[in-house]
Amino acid sequence: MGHATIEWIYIGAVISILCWVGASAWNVEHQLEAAPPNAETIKVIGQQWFWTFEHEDGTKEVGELHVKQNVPYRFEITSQDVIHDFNVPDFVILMDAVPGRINTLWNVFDVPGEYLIQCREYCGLLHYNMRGKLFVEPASAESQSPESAPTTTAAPVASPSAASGNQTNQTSTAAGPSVTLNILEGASVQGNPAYDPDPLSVTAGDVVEVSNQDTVPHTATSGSGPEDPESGSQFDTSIIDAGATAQIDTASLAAGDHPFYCSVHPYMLGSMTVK
Ligand SMILES: [Cu+2]
Repeated sequence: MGHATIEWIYIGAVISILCWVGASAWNVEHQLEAAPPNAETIKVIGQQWFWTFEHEDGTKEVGELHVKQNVPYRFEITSQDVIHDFNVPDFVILMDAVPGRINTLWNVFDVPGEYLIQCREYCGLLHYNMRGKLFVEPASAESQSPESAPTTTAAPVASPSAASGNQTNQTSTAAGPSVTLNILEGASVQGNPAYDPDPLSVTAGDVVEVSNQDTVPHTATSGSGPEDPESGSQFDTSIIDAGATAQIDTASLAAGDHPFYCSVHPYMLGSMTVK
């Protein structure tokens, strides 16, 4: 290889680096400018240890965010407890989520795909678990299935109307769900008992009412933990706020043991035995 060839490789590398630095700088500047008037607003709420996203039409997503390609979005970022940092590394999005304050930035997602959302500010014990998924849906996908990405398993936040619809499945009692699963006060502290009873015995078809008696949000999500590839495929209450309830319909569950856990606090483990 002659000197000339090596020089050209060197020049090429320098030009690439300069372009990359330029692109990054452009991105930062672009976020500091005012959002275009047609931008859609998404509220981003950080909380130990998950992200909630609220769209303009009022729909909420927990732990994942669906947006459309080439649409400008304006993010209003805040926190419910300590300081978090909303970070989407692939789009150079990085903004503190501060309690009592709303920080804004805007962005256009130009490449469809699945991207990581994370917290970049140490926010306590399970900071590492404060992750989410960003789904950028292709602009042409509107004619196909609206609003839903094929890989999604997490359900939207349980609404009272959806929950009451399940009550037709009840078999044994006259009113309300037939089985109760309690999330105990103090469950968020590692080592404390989390779910009661454990194991929970149900007959397929029972509606389980999950009652969060703790002071922070929890879930009951099927699977052995976040690394379980089947996580959430059997059932998932999504986030249950402190003092709130959600329901699990067991009609389609196979007989046997079904482990479940809390997606906010993955050390909270429980088991459901279906007869
Ligand atoms: Cu929890």
